[in-house]
Amino acid sequence: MSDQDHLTTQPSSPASSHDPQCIFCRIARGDFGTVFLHQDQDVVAFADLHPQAPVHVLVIPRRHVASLADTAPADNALLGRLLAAVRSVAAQLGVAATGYRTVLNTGSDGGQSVHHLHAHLLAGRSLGWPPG
Ligand code: DGP
Repeated sequence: MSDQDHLTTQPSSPASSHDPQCIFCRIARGDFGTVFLHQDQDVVAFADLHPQAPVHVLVIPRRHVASLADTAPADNALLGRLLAAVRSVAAQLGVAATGYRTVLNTGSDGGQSVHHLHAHLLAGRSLGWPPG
């Protein structure tokens, strides 16, 4: 088996992966009693602590994955579930028709500050482009 074969068959982290130093791992575990706008077997969604728009929700995998760049092909289904949860939360919050932005900041140039994969769902105002 080549290195590439390994990547195609193994997810980036085991389903039970949890980093006790990671704030988002702890939120996903319910350590702080965070209100989840969506939760299923794989992902949870909750309000961003520093909202940048009237609607600002974070959708994260329950298991620890540091960033999009750290995912493997075997994580593609998880990435699909992450986006499906964004779609579901947008509909639930009534912004699907008016529109929203989904952002995955990745790495230092991408502006990622929390190193646990997360999608931002931003809505409720007209969002400028290009981003800063
Ligand atoms: P990013 O820059 O893409 O890594 O975004 C991280 C986001 O996470 C940022 O918008 C603020 C938010 N955030 C950081 N710590 C917490 C927290 O403890 N609770 C919540 N709800 N959001 C947090």
